[in-house]
Amino acid sequence: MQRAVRFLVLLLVGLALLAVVGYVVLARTTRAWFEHDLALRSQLAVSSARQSLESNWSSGRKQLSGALADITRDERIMAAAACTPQGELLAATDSYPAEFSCRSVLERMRHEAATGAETWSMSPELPSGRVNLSVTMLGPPAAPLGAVVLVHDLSYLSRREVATRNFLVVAFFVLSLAASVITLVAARIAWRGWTLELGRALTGEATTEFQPLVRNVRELVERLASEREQEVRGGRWSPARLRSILTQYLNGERVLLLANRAPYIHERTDGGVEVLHPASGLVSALEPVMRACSGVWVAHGSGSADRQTVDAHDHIRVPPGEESYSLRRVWLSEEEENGYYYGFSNEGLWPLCHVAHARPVFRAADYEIYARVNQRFADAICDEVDSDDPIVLVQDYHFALAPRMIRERLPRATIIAFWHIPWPNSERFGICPWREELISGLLGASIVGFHIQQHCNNFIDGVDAFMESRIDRETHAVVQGSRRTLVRPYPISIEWPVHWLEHVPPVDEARSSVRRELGLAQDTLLGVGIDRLDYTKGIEERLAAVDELLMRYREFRGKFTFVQLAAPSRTKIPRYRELNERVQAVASEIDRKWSSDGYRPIVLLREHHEPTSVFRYFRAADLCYVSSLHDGMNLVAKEFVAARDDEQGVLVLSQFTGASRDLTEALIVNPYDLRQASDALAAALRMPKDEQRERMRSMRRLVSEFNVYRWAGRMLVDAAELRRKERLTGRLGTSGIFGRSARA
Ligand code: ADQ
Repeated sequence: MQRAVRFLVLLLVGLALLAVVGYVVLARTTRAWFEHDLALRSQLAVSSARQSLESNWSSGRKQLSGALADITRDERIMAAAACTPQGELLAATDSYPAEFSCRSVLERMRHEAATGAETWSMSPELPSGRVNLSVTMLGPPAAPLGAVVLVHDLSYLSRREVATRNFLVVAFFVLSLAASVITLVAARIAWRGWTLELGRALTGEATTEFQPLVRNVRELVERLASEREQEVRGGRWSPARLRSILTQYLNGERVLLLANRAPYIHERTDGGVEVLHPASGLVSALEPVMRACSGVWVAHGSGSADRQTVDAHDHIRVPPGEESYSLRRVWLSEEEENGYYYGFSNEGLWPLCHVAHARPVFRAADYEIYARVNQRFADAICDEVDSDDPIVLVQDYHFALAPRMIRERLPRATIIAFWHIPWPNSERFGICPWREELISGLLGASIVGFHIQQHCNNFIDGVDAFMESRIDRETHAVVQGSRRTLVRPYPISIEWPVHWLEHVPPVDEARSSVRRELGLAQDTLLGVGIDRLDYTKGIEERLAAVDELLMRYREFRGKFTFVQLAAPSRTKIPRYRELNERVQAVASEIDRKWSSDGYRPIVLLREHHEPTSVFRYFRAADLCYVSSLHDGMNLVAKEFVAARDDEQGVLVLSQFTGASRDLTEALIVNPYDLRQASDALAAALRMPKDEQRERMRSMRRLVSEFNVYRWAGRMLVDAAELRRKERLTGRLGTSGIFGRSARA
């Protein structure tokens, strides 16, 4: 439209210039025509009266005046005069102007006669208006009788000029008006066509010819979105910043979170009811997000005292003492827990998604229970909503089917499904008998998130291989009918600063107290590993690397101890029980090989530790070794970095973790390569303090900026953008609130 206005202004200026130039050229041409016409008329008039004039020239004033009066019968000839060659007036008609004396006229005529001209004319201005004067010689040139002076009226010429000018001005306005109307109508038609096409493009129905433009529009929309992200990105992400995203972009909507594990588990103990914080990367990451956002966390109530601590609607306000959000517990029977959690989730999906050489077990009965339990949790989420377009965060492989189930009940919901573990390539994923159902379940979400791009690519390849859908590789989206699911990487992280650290002693104190408690000399070099006891974490390979270190680097024998905190996990599953035994056996074997006079190379603490205890170990250590065989992200690596506010300590990190993409200042190793891993452990123990500081400082800067608030914030900003687009294309309507009664 702006272009059309610009075009119109240029057109009008052009027309105006054309009119002015046209007027000047026309005026000059018509004047020249008229003057030529007058000269001819004069000659004709004098020629026809020549005989009578010449015969009466000397007969007296009266006769001569009569002949002159005959000439002025022509309507355009105002007056006439007869002059002697000496410049005396012989006779003149009554209206002859006094300004043109014979003397002045003949003086000029003499000058013209020298050029051989017989007639001569000029157009002087009189108070009464412009006139034309023409002089014609009579008699032979050698002895002229005199001259006849004719005065022509030019007022009609001025009148014609005014009329022409008026005509041109009117023509200019008419033409301008017509041009404006035509331009605006044309622009309007083009704009309408464009908007219709844009609408079709946004709803995914664009024609192929329109594709380049659609791409431009999409690029623009995306650029605006990323500019908006830039805008919100400025400064460090914090709980306050995350809250402002909710209020600014999502109208303060609260968040509904679905995760299997609850952040607070109440256990009955001899001393009464105790609150436990589970060893779970998902919980460590999401709990600070829920504190910041408020809302409801729906999870399995697995603690022995969970039922006695909830209200009549199975809710409890948490965190204890700092209540900021609700925890809704869902109860599962033992059969449900076995089929859904231990069976399909952890004997099927967990080994399927990790390259850790454990064979997945797929039982149809487990899958049926998995589907049923997903439905129960999806229903629990729908019970908690207070609008028909809530924001729901569905977490992890326990709930692959829930996004579609929620979508069926709440078509306008914004559902973000985040998959915390790797997504395998299609060949691997294809072995799952329910591969289509799982992918279809996830595609019920508005956004499917993974930690890294590679997992997104694997997922999209899986969709391509097993589903009927269109893949928009440019925007990383899967399109099914009119619905679009974005597939994006969101690398997860930890809170910054870590609130647990407020209750953890400083590094010096932690170093000495931990060594004291473990019965180690104060100058012992200490390595630490902290994990759930899971075969994907590479604990056996880690201990073997310590063995290799002591074997290849004598200097560390008797000096270096590795302490492994291993929280028992999924102990109902045989593979985990087996791992438990194997880790114990490997640790005992290394101890047997290298211990002497109270020196212990390995300290294995197979128990759950509360977060403050975990962070105390991080502070006490000289190095932390994360040796996962395959890990979506791995938060232990980031927690170690967060704990080291003294900027000391070295992180040795497996290249098969998502974290190795972020923490490039760590010593990155292949945990299967024991020689390389033991070299890295030795390098870490020998590393000068300055180098430790430099590496640690750089990693701390990264983790502090790329913290978990950023992770959640980026997803919410994308969700907000999606909601805005859906509202624009009419898929979400304008007001989503249907009242609190929905909750009852
Ligand atoms: P997890 O497999 O649970 O997470 P991780 O990310 O390392 O792995 O998180 C473990 C959490 O448990 C950490 O917060 C750690 O402090 C805690 N923890 C470990 N051992 C403990 C112990 N002995 N006692 C108490 N607490 C302990 C999954 C994926 C990861 C991904 C996260 C988050 O497998 O790849 O990083 O989700 O998305």
